[in-house]
Amino acid sequence: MQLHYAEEVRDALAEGRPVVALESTVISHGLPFPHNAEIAANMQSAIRAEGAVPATIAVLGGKIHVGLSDEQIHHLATAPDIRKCSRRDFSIAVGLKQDAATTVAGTMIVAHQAGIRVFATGGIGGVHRGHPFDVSADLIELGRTPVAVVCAGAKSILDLPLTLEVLETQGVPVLAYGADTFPSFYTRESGLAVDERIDTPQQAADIIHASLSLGLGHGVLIAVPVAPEYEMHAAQAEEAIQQAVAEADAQGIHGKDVTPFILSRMGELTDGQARATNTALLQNNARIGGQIAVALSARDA
Ligand code: PSU
Ligand code: MN
Repeated sequence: MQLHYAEEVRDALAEGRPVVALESTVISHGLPFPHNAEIAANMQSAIRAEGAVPATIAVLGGKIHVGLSDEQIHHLATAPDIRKCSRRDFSIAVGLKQDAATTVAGTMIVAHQAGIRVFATGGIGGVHRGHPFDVSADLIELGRTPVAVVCAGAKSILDLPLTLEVLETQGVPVLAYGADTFPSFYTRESGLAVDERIDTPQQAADIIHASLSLGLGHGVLIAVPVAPEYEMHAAQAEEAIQQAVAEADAQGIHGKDVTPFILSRMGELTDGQARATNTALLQNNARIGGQIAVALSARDA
């Protein structure tokens, strides 16, 4: 896979300094402009503040980029025709020289090729409620690509018990960071068990290091609950989710359009509260991803 590196990212990787990958679907399909461009910049700053280098990943004109300029991020944040890129989409986007924003699955593939071991985002895809065969490519990628993904769990727009079952089948260790249960994105708890609770970046680094030395080839999922002051009321979140899911079904939205549709309806139905929660957890995950990447690099030294 031929990659085009931002200079800062290339230097950091060559010198063994910590790097954190960031996805671009959250910019193109996850949040409206200008929130998407702002949060992309804030996530990069949060990673730098921890002493790591951010590497946002996307396909531009068919070239796979690791580390983007502000102009490139602005383009992804505003252009109407960006392809959403998971594993199956790379050949099309590269072959036809398209612009494409990488999902969790797509970002993991590129991060691994680049030698980046830690990736921070908001939520992973999962198994859709009422559609047990709509299984996000993110879950399969976590089973086959050795990158640690720091997220706030999965949105309860998904079927969380089934999502965790698929992760188990795929052989993915699921860790809750500073919590006892799997977080459900808008709220801190789902009541669902994880494989282990961890409380420090060092513990995360120890597990990532072990998984890489064991060579089992799978990723690691590190789920960080949103800070209590930004958590949504569970009943408010649930009501909006049920309405958004019902509308998606009624309008015949399917495939890769389901998640962007529901995300945007959640913002509208909750008067922006869902967006405020989303913004807070994205920045927090970038910060913790930075800390984990620093701990992992220190372990190499
Ligand atoms: N969940 C979010 N925000 C997002 C996504 C998921 O809270 O932006 C995006 C991520 O890029 C994720 C993708 O990888 O949606 C999953 O899409 P699908 O369900 O089509 O696999
Ligand atoms: Mn899907």
